[in-house]
Amino acid sequence: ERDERYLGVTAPISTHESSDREKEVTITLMEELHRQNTFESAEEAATRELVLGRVDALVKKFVRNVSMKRGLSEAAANAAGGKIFTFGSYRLGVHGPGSDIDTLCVVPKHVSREDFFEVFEPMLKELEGATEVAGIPEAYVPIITASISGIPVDFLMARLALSSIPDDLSLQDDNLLRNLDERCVRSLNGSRVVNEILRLVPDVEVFRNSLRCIKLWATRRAIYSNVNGFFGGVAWAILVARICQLYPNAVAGAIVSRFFIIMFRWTWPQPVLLKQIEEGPLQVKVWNPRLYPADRAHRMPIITPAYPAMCATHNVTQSTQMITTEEFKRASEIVDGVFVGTASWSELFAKHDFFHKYRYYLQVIASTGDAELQIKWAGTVESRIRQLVMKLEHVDSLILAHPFIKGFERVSYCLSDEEMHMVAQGDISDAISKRTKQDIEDKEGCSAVYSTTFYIGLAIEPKQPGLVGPRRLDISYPTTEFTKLVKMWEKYDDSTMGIVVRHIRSSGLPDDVFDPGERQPKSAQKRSK
Ligand code: 3AT
Ligand code: MN
Ligand code: MN
Repeated sequence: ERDERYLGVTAPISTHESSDREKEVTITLMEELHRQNTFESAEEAATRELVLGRVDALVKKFVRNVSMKRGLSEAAANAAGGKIFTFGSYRLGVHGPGSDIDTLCVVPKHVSREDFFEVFEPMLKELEGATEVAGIPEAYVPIITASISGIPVDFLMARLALSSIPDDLSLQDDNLLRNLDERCVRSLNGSRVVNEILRLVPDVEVFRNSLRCIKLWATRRAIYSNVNGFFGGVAWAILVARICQLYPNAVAGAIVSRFFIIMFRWTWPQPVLLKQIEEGPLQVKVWNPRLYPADRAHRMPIITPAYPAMCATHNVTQSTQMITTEEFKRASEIVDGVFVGTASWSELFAKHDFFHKYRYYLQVIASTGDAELQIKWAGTVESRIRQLVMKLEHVDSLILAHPFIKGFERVSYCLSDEEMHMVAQGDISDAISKRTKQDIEDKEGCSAVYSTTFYIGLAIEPKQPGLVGPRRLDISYPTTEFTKLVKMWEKYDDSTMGIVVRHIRSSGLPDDVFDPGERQPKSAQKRSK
């Protein structure tokens, strides 16, 4: 039974008001967050409001149209309602310029998922100012993406077992999930989780400012990516919310400081929870490490607060845990420096040094001859890289395998099969890289190759004293197993899709992984070896 005096699964650590110094560093933190351009302009904020109003009206019109088509009276069709909820960074209040608005369209039971794609999607295409409207009905969470007045908007839909959706409907009641299609339950989840997070923090403004800081830091340090085994947006939000619960009267600068120290010392796999895990009315799995071995394997469990409770950090591996922990340590030292006046907030947000950090890297190169196919193939390969990392973690003398959080895309214009083969292998000569689309136009036997290269940094144990010769690193087993695994994709086609894994020295990294001026000149590179 929860103590009503506080939010969370334990009492706060401290209920003190923040000190003057904590208030001072909060002011400089907010100045730095503005300088770093994490806030949108007042104009953009006003456009978002306008877009949301129009979208809400459109959803109501959609529900009315479908209701009439189903033979409802005009009065009943008007009463059928329909409502949009937002989730994601916009709902949390931590979105930046250019962020999308994640919306959930909630419709009554007589409006179907087919209607959403066959009626609502065309209505959206007709909407003034709407461009790039694209529906993906077959996705795990079916979605329509669009841009409205220049603002990207994602639309999910959930059909509730209700004959009308009133404007004051809340999604908090678990019983709303009864008898719903699984896709509707999944679509509702994001919104329900965000609502719970906001309900469970003592001061929403402090939470938002702290989360903005943590999101910027994690992005710059390249540890913000759920697919690659790091924490994603929901996990970072839950972590910050938990620290806010532990210090209910602290200002953002104090929360951020406690955040890094507490997370660095956290006794994983003890889970991070915002409230006790609840059972509910559905026959669905709730996170439970005592019951399920897969849940027991979670290394840094961060549990979502809406029923059914799930682990937001399922993808974390031994390597990504080590990397994230090391970043908590670095950050806590910088923030200590900020408090005593020997460091500035901007140092916290310094760019990662992934491409300077390791002597050896793996390149995972996915390639096709078609732009649209490339998106799917590269996405499939990326979603399996975690499996390669886990296999590498078992290799003798490898300390860790560090996946980078994004792939590097390239289009190469090739004059021959031989060149195409070279590109697929990652051998891109100067001649190929300089060639443009015009250079190969109307020439026979020429074609474009689309490639996406992912990187894994390899930390290798130092040579033991007394041992002669270099350490041998045998990664052939993990890489062979990995290529076999990605080729098991149901749409894999040997004749149109390429996958290559190869290891390179740091000196062999291509220029496109560096910002202009970031790379040391070749001569300096040699000296530092
Ligand atoms: P941005 O400010 O938009 O970059 P965000 O946290 O809002 O940050 P997203 O818009 O990508 O990030 O995602 C919002 C939520 O939507 C997070 C997750 O619950 C859900 N989501 C994101 N991508 C997918 C996906 N591919 N399938 C299902 N749900 C997704
Ligand atoms: Mn978003
Ligand atoms: Mn989105």
